[in-house]
Amino acid sequence: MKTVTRSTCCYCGVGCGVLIEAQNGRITGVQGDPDHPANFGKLCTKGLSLALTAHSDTGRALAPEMRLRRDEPREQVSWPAALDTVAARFAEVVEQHGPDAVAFYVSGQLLTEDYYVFNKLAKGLIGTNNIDTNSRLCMSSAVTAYKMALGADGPPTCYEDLEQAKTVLFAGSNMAWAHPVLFRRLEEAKAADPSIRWIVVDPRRTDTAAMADLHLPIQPGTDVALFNGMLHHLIWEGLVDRDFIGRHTAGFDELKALVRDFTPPMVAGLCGITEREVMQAAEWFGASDAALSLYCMGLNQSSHGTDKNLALINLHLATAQIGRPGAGPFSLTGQPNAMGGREVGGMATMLAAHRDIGNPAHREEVARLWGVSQLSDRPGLPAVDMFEAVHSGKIKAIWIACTNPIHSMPDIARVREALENAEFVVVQDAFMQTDTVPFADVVLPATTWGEKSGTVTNSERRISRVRAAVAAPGEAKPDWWIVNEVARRIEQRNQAASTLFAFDKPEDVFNEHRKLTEGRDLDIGGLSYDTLEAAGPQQWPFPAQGAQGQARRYTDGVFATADGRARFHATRYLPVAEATNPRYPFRLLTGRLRDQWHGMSRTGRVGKLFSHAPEPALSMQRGDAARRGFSEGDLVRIASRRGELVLPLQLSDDVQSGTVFAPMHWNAQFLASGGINETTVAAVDPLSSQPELKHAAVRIEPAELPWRLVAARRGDVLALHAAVQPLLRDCGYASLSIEDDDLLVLRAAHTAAPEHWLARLYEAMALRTGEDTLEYRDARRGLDKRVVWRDNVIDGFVFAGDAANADALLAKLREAAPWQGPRFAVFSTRQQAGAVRDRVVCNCTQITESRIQEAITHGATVPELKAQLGCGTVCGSCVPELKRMCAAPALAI
Ligand SMILES: Nc1nc2c(c(=O)[nH]1)N[C@H]1C(S)=C(S)[C@@H](COP(=O)(O)OP(=O)(O)OC[C@H]3O[C@@H](n4cnc5c(=O)[nH]c(N)nc54)[C@H](O)[C@@H]3O)O[C@H]1N2
Ligand SMILES: Nc1nc2c(c(=O)[nH]1)N[C@H]1C(S)=C(S)[C@@H](COP(=O)(O)OP(=O)(O)OC[C@H]3O[C@@H](n4cnc5c(=O)[nH]c(N)nc54)[C@H](O)[C@@H]3O)O[C@H]1N2
Ligand code: SF4
Ligand SMILES: [Mo]
Repeated sequence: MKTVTRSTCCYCGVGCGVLIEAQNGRITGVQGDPDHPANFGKLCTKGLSLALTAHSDTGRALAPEMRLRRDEPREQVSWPAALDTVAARFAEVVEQHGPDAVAFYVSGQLLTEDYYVFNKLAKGLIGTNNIDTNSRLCMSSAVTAYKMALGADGPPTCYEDLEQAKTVLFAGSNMAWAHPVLFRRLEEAKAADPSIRWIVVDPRRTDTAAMADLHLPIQPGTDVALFNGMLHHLIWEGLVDRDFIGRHTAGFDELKALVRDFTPPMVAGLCGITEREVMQAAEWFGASDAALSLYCMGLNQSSHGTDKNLALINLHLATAQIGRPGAGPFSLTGQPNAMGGREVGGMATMLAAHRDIGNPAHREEVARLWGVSQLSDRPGLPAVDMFEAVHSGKIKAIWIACTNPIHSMPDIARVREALENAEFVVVQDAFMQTDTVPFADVVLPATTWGEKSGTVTNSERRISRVRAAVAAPGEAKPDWWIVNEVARRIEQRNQAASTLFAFDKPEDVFNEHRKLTEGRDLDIGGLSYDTLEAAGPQQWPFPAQGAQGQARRYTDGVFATADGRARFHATRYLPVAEATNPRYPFRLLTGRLRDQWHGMSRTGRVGKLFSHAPEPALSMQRGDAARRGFSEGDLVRIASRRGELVLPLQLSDDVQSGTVFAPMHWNAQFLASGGINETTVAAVDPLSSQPELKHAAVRIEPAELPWRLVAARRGDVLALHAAVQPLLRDCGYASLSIEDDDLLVLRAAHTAAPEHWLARLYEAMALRTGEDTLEYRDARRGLDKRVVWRDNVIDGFVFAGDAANADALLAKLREAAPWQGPRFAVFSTRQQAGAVRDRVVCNCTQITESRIQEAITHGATVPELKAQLGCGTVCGSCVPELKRMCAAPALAI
C-alpha cells in the first residue's frame, strides 16, 4: 500500500515541509510540501535525496548494546536490560557523588518533545543543570545577544521579510549552501526587483558572496570592527534615527563614544578592505527602506561571537531597521530544532520557556509547574566545560544523544580522552557508523526522520509537525520514549510514584510544554496538535486568545526588556583567540559544503551527495601554494598546537592569502583522521561559551606519503563501508567515498605499505583470490594489484604501491562494459582524456562540470544552460554556481 505523510525535513533550520511517500513499510520518495509556508513545495539537494538515505537498515542502530567492561566488546541486550542499566548507573553515580556528577549532551536535531523529556529528567528529577547541547557550538552567541539587546531570545523577523527587504546584509552566512531554499526566495525577489542590494561579509568568496553587489572579504574575526565602522559612518552622515534611538533604546551614548575611534580608514586597515567599501556598506544599509541582515556561523563561532551579534544589532537599532516588514536582525538557525531546544530550556544556562537558571523566581515557577520541591541553582556546564569536567573526573557519567561530539567538538583529541576517562558513557543514536559510538558502554538505538513524531521550530519561530511515515526498524525507539523509560525507572528506585513522567505519547509532552510557556514571550497557549493538524505550521507567540501566531515582533517598538527599551552595547573589537605566528602562519576557516550534513552519518550513505565534492580538501590561495611549491591534489599536513591531519590540497581563488578553508564534514568514518577538529581550538566566547570553531592558527606542510593506493568495489556500499572503515586509521591519508550507490572508492597514502594491511583490505573488499581475480605483484617496485571480474565486467580492484593507472581503471569500472582483449592488460590501462571523474554540478540532473563548461565556451548563459542541459531546473541548489561559472573569465583551453 502506498501512503503519503506530511512531515518536515530533518536537516537545516529552514524547516521545509516534506511529503514522504512510502510503500510496504519503506520510504520510497520525498517531495516538497506545496502548502508549507517555509518552502511552498521546494526542496534543496539534501531534502530531495532524503528517501535515498532511508532505503536500507544496514548501518542503523537496531538493537540496544551494552558492555560491562571497557576492554570487552559490546553485546546486544534487551531493552529492559539496557534501560535498567542506564537508570541504575546514573542513580548510583548521583547517590555517590551528587547530581552534578552526571551530564547530558543532547542536540538541536532532537524534536521538541524529546528535548523536553531530557531537560525534565536532568533538571526536574536528577537535580542537575548539566544538560547542554550541540547548539552551544551553533546558536548560543545569537541567543545571548538577542537577550542582551532585545530582552528575549528569538528573531524579530519572518521569512516574508526575505521578499520585502531592499538591502540584504549576509554576515558570516553562506546561505546559498547552508539555507538553500530561503536563498531561492531571495534570488527570486532580486530577480523581480534588481534595485535590491546584497552585501556579503565573508572572508571567502562563497557562492553567496559571488552573487553580491558588494562583497567585503574581511580578515577573519574582524566583524565587530566593520560594524562599528559602519555605525561611525552612519552617525557621521546623519543616517541614524535619533527619534527611534531616543524613544525605544538605551545605551547609545556609550556606544557612540566607542565608535568615534572606528573611522573608515582605521576599520579598512583592520578588516583588509577599502574605506570606500566600509562607507558603501553603511550607506546601503542605513539609507535603505528596509535593511535585513542574515547571519550565521561566521558570527557565532567566535571567541567574541556575542559581540559580533551585538555590533550588528546595534546597526539595526541605530537606524530603526527593525520591527518593520523587510527589516531586522535575522539569525539563521542551523539545525532543524535548535529553536525548539531553546524553547524548552534544554541548555545548561536556561530553564523551560526562556526562563533563566540564575533567576530564583523562574526556578520557583518551573518547580511549581513540574511539582518538584526545588530546582538546582548551580549553573550547568556548557559543552566545552562539560567535556573538560568529564576529562578531570568531576563528571563520571554522560549520556550523549543525537550528536556526535567526537567529530563536531573543537580539539577532539581532548574529547576522546574525556570519554575514555568517563566511568559510564551512553550514546543514543540512529546510526552505528559514527565516531562517538565506539566510546559507548551502552548504545540506545533511536528512531529517526521518517519514523518518529513530534514537533520542530524553524528559523522564523514556526512550529511544524514531524510525523512517522514508516514503522521503526529493528528495535529502535523514539528518543522521548527512551528518556521517559529511564526516568520512570529512576523514580521507581527513589520509591516515588511516577508522576513526573506520565507521558504516553509525544502529544502529552507537547501539552505540558505548552503549559510552561503561558504568559512568557513565546506563549503557545493557543496551540495544540489539533490546531497544527487543522491549520498547518504556526509561528509563536500564539497565545490562547490569539487566532494565529505573530509574524513579526517588536512592531510597536516595545522590546522584551523590563523598561521596554532595546539596549545598545559598546562592542569593543578584539582579535581572534589564537594569533598566527611564524610556526603557525595560516588562519584556518572551517564550514559547510552544499551536499553534506555535519558528520555524514546520513548524507554519507548516498552516492549522489558525494558527486559535488567526492573528497575532502584544504583550499589554499593559488599564490600561497605556488610560494610553497604546492600543486593541486598534493597531500598536505595541517597542524595546529593541538593536532594534525592530512588532506589533499585544492587551489582556490576564493580564499585570501594567509587563510585556508576546510569543510567540517569528513571524520574517521570516511578519513584516516578524525577530521578538521583535530586542529581547531576550544577557546570560547566569555558570554555565550560558544567555541571559536572557525579560526585556529595552523601550519601547512607537504605530507611525505609516497606509497599510494586506489581501490574500488561494487556491492552493498553500506556493508562495504563498515568493513573497510576500520582500516582507514592505519594510513597517513585515506578517504572513502560512494558513487552511484553501489560503488565504494578508497584512496589512501602512507610512507610505505602498512604491514599486513593489504590482506585485511582484500578481505574487507571481498577481493579474495579465485577464478575471477587477477593479480600482479612486483615486490621490488612495491607493487601489488588485484582485479576482480563479474561476468567479464570489472567488479572491483586494488592498485597499491603506485596508483598511476588507477583512475583509468576506475573509469573502466564505471563504464561497466564487458572487458575486451586479454585480461592482464588491465594492469596497464592507459589514462585517457576524461578518465578523471568529472565533478557533478547539478545534483538533480547529474550534469557535470565539463558539459557546463563546454556549453559556456559556446556562449551559453544561465537560462540557456537550463534550457539546453536541464541543469538548475529542479531544486536550483546549483544555480549560484552556474551563475558564477558563466561570469568567470573563459578558460584558456
Ligand atoms: N549543506 C549544509 N547545510 C547546512 C548544514 C550542513 O551541515 N550542510 N548545517 C546547518 C547548521 S547546523 C548550521 S549552524 C548552518 C551554518 O550555516 P553557515 O554559517 O552559513 O555555514 P558555514 O559554512 O559554517 O559558515 C558560513 C561562513 O562563515 C564564514 N566565516 C568564517 N570566519 C568568518 C568571520 O570571521 N567573519 C565572517 N563574517 N564570516 C566568516 C566562512 O567563510 C563561511 O563561508 O548550516 C546549516 N545548513
Ligand atoms: N570545525 C567545525 N566544527 C563544527 C562546526 C563548524 O562549522 N566547524 N559547526 C558546529 C555546528 S554549528 C554544529 S550544529 C555541530 C553539529 O555536529 P553534530 O551534532 O555532531 O552533527 P551530526 O553529525 O548532525 O550529529 C547528529 C547525530 O545524531 C544522529 N541522529 C540522527 N537522527 C537522530 C535521531 O532522530 N535520534 C538520535 N538519537 N540520533 C539521531 C546522527 O546519526 C548523528 O550521529 O558541529 C559543530 N562543529
Ligand atoms: S533547505 Fe534543504 S536541508 Fe534545509 S530544510 Fe529545506 S530541504 Fe531540508
Ligand atoms: Mo549548527
